[in-house]
Order: sequence, then structure tokens, then C-alpha cells
Amino acid sequence: LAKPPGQHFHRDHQLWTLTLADFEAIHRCDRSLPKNFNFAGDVLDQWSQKEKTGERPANPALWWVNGKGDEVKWSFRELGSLSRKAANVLTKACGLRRGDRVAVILPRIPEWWLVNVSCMRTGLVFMPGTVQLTAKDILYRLRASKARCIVAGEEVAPAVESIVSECPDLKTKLLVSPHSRNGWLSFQELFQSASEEHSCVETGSQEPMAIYFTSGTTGSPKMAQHSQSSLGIGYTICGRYWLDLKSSDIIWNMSDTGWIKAAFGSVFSSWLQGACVFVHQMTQFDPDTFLDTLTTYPITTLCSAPTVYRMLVQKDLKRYKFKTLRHCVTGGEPLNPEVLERWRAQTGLELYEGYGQTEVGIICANQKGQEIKPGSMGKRVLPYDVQIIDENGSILPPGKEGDIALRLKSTWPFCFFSEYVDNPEKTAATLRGDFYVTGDKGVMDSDGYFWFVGRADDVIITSGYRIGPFEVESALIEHPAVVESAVVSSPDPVRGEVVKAFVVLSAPFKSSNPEKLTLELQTHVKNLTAPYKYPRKVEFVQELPKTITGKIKRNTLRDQEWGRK
Ligand code: BCO
Repeated sequence: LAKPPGQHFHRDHQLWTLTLADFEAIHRCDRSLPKNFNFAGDVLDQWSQKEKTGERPANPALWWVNGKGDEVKWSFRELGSLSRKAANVLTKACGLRRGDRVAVILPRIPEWWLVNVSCMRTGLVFMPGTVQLTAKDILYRLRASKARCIVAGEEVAPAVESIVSECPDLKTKLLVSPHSRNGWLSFQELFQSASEEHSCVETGSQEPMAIYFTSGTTGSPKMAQHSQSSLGIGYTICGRYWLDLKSSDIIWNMSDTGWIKAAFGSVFSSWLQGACVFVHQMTQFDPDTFLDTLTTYPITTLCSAPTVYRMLVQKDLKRYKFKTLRHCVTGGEPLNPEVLERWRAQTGLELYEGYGQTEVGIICANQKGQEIKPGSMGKRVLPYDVQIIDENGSILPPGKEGDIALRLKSTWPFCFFSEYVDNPEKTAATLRGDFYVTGDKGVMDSDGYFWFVGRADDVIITSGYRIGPFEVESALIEHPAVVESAVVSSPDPVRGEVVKAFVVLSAPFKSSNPEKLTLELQTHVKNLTAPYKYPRKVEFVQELPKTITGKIKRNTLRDQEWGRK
């Protein structure tokens, strides 16, 4: 990086060697991002070279197990050749072109990593989604994004088939399964005969790389778009200083493939540092299986939602020997200080909380080497300038509660998302003065540590998921028993908070058995939208609190749930 200010650094520069000062310089625009950048070509293929020359430990790049005896281990070289084959499947057999959007709805199987990397190689924009998505969710995503292709497994294939006639832009359905299915191209078959010869596309650093659907208070999920550099370079600091990764590490990041946490924990942060990504494909989360995995495999780094740690500390952890585990991090929802203390007492390990969002990545964290203040989400992560601001966009002094915000002017942070696609109003609504407003309330103390207070809007953060009340209310209203409903957060000892629905019943259902009807409504929501959103608590009420203009006052119900006046 010994370049005069304002010049592009050479794209062969090894990003994992950049220092914090280099990132500050890039952020100040003293140094620029490379004009072109492609994570597959510029990072993964370089690690492949380092493997050849023995400059990287003989660690796999990806280590996948499923608990049934199946195992996959790929080096960076193997990942390179396999993803080149997959790239040829996407461009040649599927006829996809640079910039096309591809919905990828796969469980934690090795092909998810292959398809993602092959999208990078070909300049396709990948849109990950959880396999919990239902037909209605998938229809919305395919139509809103005008996706050209969907890559899916048997789990969601029937749901896709039920709505595909309503998606005129969708040209290809690619099935990842050992079996074939009518109307689908078979990934496995095409992959077998695909060539390993493929030249990585020269993508621009600001070119779109991925779209994530993210929930808000109103309407359907919005499409947050990230660029090649915001994901591909933006997570360097996070990988090095929060996850504390080196190329000899093995990181197990639990997150479902549908969330940005899978992108940074199981792709970008980890592979930028040349670490091994460990994956255990469990059909359902089970704390005992989780702990067995952690003791069986030489995992050094663990990344999981606070809900998982809350479930784990209920076990007798002293019975387990985590021989290689040395660094544990958490994020996606607030961590209670008691859980941190119990984890430390039972395992002897610290728990490093980070805070972020799909749009911005990780912006605050307890980074390795910093003192941890239990209950705080740590200090700002470079290059972000995180501040607490008031309703006019002015910075508040330490100790004052306000909106957690990121300074965008005069330099736009390169890890920041590009926009909400086709939604300039929503993009503009997140801006206040010089800042991007996260929608979360918080406080910064005089040492620069941030403390989470709560959401400024009606979004519910449960088990690490971000759920918009509107999405749950829209599902409930489709049941004949529901006249109207209001969905808010409610405290929960394990999940932090859960979704609670207040429901006004229609006349024929007023005398129904409440337990039976609760179960029926829960099943109804699980069938209509991704099941993680279902209301774990339901209360039947005569009426909902409303404003004079007839708008439901969710905040009154939420305050009531949380015992606030
Ligand atoms: O609890 P229930 O059994 O009543 O319901 C569960 C599932 O059984 C059910 N379900 C799933 N698939 C279904 C189904 N029901 C019917 N049909 C299906 N096909 O739905 C409920 C899903 O709840 P869950 O996902 O919370 O399940 P579970 O097993 O309790 O898992 C617990 C956790 C903690 C493992 C899970 O909640 C989790 O993975 N949470 C973390 C989420 C995460 O990674 N968030 C990060 C987002 S990115 C981010 O925040 C950016 C900044 C850091």
C-alpha cells in the first residue's frame, strides 16, 4: 500500500494483510478501493496459490459433516476447480448472464458454497433465502427481484412449482438433489459433464454481488443490495479483529444459509483470512448434538446467536472438554450479561458480542484484545464511525440515549450496502443529516462502548431473527377466525423476545377452545410464511388499542408486555 494518496492500490494486493490504518486511509479516501474486485478471483484463487506454495496450513477451506457419517473436505484448490465447473453450469447450461439475479434456497450443503462462489466467478447476483420460506414468500421474492433462476433442493421444490406460473421472469429452475424432477435442470447431472475451464469475470468493486431480503415495520421484506467490495472486502476487519481468525483456524458459524451472518461468518470474513469453514448440517437444532460436535471436531472459533448460548448454558458444560475451542462470538440479538458470565464460568472462555445488520455488516464489537464490558456490544468497528444521534441528526454526548447511526458523509463507508433495490423512498428514509439510522436505540459510554436499548420501530428481534409484525399480521388475517390482530415483541427467557399476537376473533370463533385455536393459528402462520415467524404467544382480546384515526397502537401493547408505563 505504499502508494501516493488517492491512487488505487494494486488489485493483487493481498487484502488480508491490510492494517487497520490502511482501512482508515481507504475510508478517508486517501487510498481507494481497487477499481475491479472479485472475491473468487482475488481472494479464493490467491489462497489456492498459497496452498500450492505451502504458505497456508494444510487445513481444508470447507469441512462439511451431516452427523450421519457423510463428510466433505475441500481445499481452496478443489473449491476453485469445482466452482469453475459450477460456473459453467450456470452460464452455459442455464444460459445466465452477468448481472442476472439468482435465488439460492438451499440448506447447509456444500453445493450452497459452490453456487455462491460460482455466482461470484460469473458476475451473477445471488439472493440467499432460508429453506423455511413458503410458497408465498418465494413468490414475493422471485417477483420482486425478477429473478432469472432459482437454485433449490427437494425441501422447497414443491412450493416453487406451485407458484412458478406467476413468475414470468424466471427462466431456469436448477435442482440440487440426487434425484431428478420434471421441469427442473439437474445440478448434479450438469455438474458431472461441465468443464473445469472458466475465466473469472472482472467485476467492478461497486458492481452488485448479492441481495438480501430484510424485514421492516411495514410492508414486505426489502431488497438490500451489496456490492462486490461491501461484502468481499468489507468483512476483513470483522474477520481479523472480531472473529480473530488466522489461516490455521477452523470456524463453526451456526447461521442458516439464508442470512447475512452465513455470508460473513461462513464465507467472507473466514475465507479472507484463509480459515477453514466448518459446517454441520443438522435437520433441527439440538443442544446435545451441538455440544458433541464442538467436542468431536477441532473447531477453534464458534459463532452463534445468543439464543444458542442461552440454550447451552442450561446444560452442565463442565462435562464437556472443548480442547481446541479458543474464541467464541455472538450476534444477531442482544446478549444478556448473565449468559456471558455463565459461559465464562463453565467453559473458561470469553464471549465476544458483535452488533450489526444485513445492511451494514458488523458495526460494533467486542474485538479481541479489548476489555469486555458485560452487557455492552463493544466499540465501533472500523471503518465505521458509529454515533448516537437525536431526531435532528445531531450527535448526542456519552450517556444519552438516542438512535444508533453511522456517519455516511463525507465518505461513504465501503462496507455499507448499496441501496434497497427499486425502493429509493425506503433508502432515503434511513438517512438523517449526515447519518444512516439503524432503527435501533442505544447509548455510548465515555469509553466508546455501545449499549443496546431496543428497536425504535415495531420490528421484533427474536432468536437472532428480524421479523416485521406486518408479515405475521398479514398471515393471521387470512384465517377466518381473525378479524384483526396486532403483533408485538414479548419477553422470553431463552429467545430474548418472542412474537406475540393479540387477536380479535370473528363471531363464529368467539366460543372456540383457546388452546386449540392458538395451535391452529400457529400452524396456519407456519404454513403461510416462514415458520420461524410464527407467534409463540397468542392472546385473544375484544378490541385493539387504536389512535383517533383508527391506527393500531402496537406500542401500547408492547409496553404492556414489557411492563413499561
Ligand atoms: O420451536 P418450534 O418447534 O415450535 O418451531 C420451530 C420449528 O420447529 C418450526 N419449523 C421449522 N421448519 C418447519 C417448521 N414448522 C413447520 N414446517 C417446517 N418446515 O418453526 C420454528 C422455527 O424456529 P427456529 O428457527 O427458531 O428453530 P429452533 O429449532 O428453535 O432454533 C433455535 C435457533 C437459535 C438455532 C434458531 O432460532 C436460529 O438459528 N437462530 C439464529 C438466527 C440467525 O442466524 N440470525 C442472524 C441473522 S443475520 C444478522 O442478524 C445480521 C447481524 C449479525
